[in-house]
Amino acid sequence: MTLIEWWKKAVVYQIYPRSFYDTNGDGIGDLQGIIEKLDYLKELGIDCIWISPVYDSPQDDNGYDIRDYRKIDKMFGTNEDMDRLLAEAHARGIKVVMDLVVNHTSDEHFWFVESRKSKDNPYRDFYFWKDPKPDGSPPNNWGSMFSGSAWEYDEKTGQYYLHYFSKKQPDLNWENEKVRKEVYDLMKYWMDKGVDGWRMDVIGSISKFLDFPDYELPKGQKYGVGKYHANGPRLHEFIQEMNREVLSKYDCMTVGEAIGSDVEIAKMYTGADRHELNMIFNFEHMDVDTMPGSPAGKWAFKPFDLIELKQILSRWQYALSDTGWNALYFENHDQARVVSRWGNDTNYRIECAKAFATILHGLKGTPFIYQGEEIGMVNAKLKLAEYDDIEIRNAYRELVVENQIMSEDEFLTAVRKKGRDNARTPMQWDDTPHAGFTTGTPWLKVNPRYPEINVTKALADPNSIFYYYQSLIKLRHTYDVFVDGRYELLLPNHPYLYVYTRENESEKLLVAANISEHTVSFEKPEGNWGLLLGNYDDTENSTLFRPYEAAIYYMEK
Ligand code: TEU
Ligand code: CA
Repeated sequence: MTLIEWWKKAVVYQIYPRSFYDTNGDGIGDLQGIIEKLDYLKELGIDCIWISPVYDSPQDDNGYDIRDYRKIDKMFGTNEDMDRLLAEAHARGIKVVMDLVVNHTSDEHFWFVESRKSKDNPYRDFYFWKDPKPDGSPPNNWGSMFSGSAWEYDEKTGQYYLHYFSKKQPDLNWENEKVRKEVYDLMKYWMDKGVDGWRMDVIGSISKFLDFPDYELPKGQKYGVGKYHANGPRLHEFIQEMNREVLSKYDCMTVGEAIGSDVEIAKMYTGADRHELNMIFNFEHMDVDTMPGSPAGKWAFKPFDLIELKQILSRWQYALSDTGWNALYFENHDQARVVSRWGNDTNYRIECAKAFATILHGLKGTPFIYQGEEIGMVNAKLKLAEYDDIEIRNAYRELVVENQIMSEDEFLTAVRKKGRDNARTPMQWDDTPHAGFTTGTPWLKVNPRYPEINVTKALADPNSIFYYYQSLIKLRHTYDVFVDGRYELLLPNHPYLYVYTRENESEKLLVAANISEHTVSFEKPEGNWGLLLGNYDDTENSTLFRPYEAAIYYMEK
């Protein structure tokens, strides 16, 4: 038996702190709030939490714009609170992964404050500065992920600086050795305190194409976001250096957010012999409902297609079956709620949430649960003015106001389907005002469906989504085949059923889910299957799968 690393057996729970639990009534979740809910997470059974950024920040992009990497933002608490959170989590056997946001800093970070002062400032080269084109326009036609140009002109020195995200998030220059050294030092600072690993924000973008080539754009389009925004020439060299300098010295878990990665790139990041990262978040399956090539970007959606989802997930399962490792997710703080986005959040909400969970947690890889997913939280149908997210606000300005690419109604429909704030409304703890999230006024409106969907209700109902997740996690901890079993897709062309097997030397799993409102016939393949888990009471011998019915069967070989 080879030793299996802990993160291969783990289930991770993502916390978006500002929306998790508020303990001082200011309407914003805090570290003390996480501490108070650790027993809840222990009950769920997860092994590890990943907390989105809690460092000192002007909060232009909810903390993904960091002013001081070594300081906890006072809105979340103090550094001592973080020490306590680590101790309390560890005392319960829960590991803690932090967010590493080092593709960019805040424009209020000391390095950038210095950098913009003069062309010969010692920190000038911590960022990318370029002269305007002769007509004064930006150095090239790269766009920001949050609309407009990726370049911002700075009067003081007459040059532009690069920002892939908001103009308050200037990109760091990883070519500069001093930048890399600073990053490694701040990583060590937190790991020496006991942090168990990192989720690495847009890590795929840290190496830039230094010739800054223009995109070829369709007529009328000013800026492009695409292949030049990720996978630069020195990416893997930088990550290997980080591994050598820092990661290899700790027993830690790493997951990189890797936009623009396909399975071949994933093997480079995660192949054990490459000494880079444990796993990456890829976006291929999340783009299954995006119309490619539209000027409206992610807001141009197409209907969900299960066959396509199966193809994509299977491609990743097969490609990383002998080398590398998958990170499994349907939701996070950037994605809408899966039941609303791809399923049914009204009459089959509970069955549907369990069906998607079955598919994800049966796969090979490390599953991630995003806060609220375990109680089947749904998209927030807010009014346009109630959305807070910078991505939504900027896209509205660009697509609706300035360029009339979408009407206001079309945009609102798209936001209610795919906007990031759908996942960021406060966690629904109970049916008291503001869902028990805060005694004050929440920073973002609570989803109006909280009286029906909340933790207290879930904990009181043995058939709740919560206990279904608890069972899925228990199964993964009990049967090795969930961790190491080889994946095989059955019925690839079935439009409603997602069926696959997992198999190791001694055990076999059959995972089946009906992702539709139709009742469809389903014959198990030959074998002495026993039911491990199902989302209807009487799934055992059924040859019909009812709407969103899902089950996991097991046999010893
Ligand atoms: O996200 C990276 C990213 O590219 C996102 O903009 C993503 O494409 C978008 O959210 C999809 O709608 C990371 C963080 O997860 C995100 O919250 C940050 O805003 C972003 O980096 C900048 O740090
Ligand atoms: Ca608070």
